[in-house]
Amino acid sequence: FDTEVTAKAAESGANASARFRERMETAGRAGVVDTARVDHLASKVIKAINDIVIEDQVSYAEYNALKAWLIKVGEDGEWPLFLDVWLEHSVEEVASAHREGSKGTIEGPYYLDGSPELGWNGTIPMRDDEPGTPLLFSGQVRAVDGTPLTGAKIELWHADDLGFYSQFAPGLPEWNLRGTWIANEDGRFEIHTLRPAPYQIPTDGACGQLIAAAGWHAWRPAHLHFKVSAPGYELITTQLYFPGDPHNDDDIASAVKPELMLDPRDNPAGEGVAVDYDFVLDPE
Ligand code: MBD
Ligand code: FE
Repeated sequence: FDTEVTAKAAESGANASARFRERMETAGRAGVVDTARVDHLASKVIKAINDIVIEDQVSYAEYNALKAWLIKVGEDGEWPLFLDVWLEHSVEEVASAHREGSKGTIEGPYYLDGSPELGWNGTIPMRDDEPGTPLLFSGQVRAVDGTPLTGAKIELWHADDLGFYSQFAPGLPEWNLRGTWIANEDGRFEIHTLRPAPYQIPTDGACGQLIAAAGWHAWRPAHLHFKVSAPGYELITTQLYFPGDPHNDDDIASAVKPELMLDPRDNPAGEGVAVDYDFVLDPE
């Protein structure tokens, strides 16, 4: 795995920025916010920062350090990473407060649509020598009223054992550890993948520089990312976690919730671990 070990933050950052730009282009006017709202929000953000400068007596040295760092965030393509790690959790909280079905959490910077379809019970694309413990992840997709959602789409993406996402870090097969399952006539699915490893956000770019300068850590607990959807229902974007991970309580991205904890057990029918988890969708 020589190539991916040498992956640079700026490379993943540039890819994440480019993918985001493409998605916003296909979304058309979805990214446009009206003038009154921009006036309201931008004025509040600017005032909040000015208040901090006065309250905390910010110096020119600190102001210039901030300026240099903001320039570097852009150069490294790390705006998607910065925003998804330190801001998206609040946006997600606002967006999903009304939901009665399964809890969601942030998407993060590394989702791609169009991953390979693997039926209701296929194996995720991986290399012949892909390191990791086999994980059988099975469950059902239902509506809040209990109706099984036949044909629901379950998209999964996760990092490899070294913490790299395909199409963002170099040297990985295109759809490595990314797949789409379609729930069967009972709304059920069976996903064959690997148990993910704890994950560090890139440390050699601007976000890593901030983390080091502030004396923080760069870890996220091991996680599986999902999008679950069915026509007529609200799409759920979520992540699921494993008990006992040292970073469940101090995720750098603040994206862990108690409802998102899995309960894996030794797989009685084969190698590795098995876990059940159901997704419950709200009607649109
Ligand atoms: C990730 O893999 C991730 O899930 C988040 C939220 C931020 C950075 C990297
Ligand atoms: Fe992730």
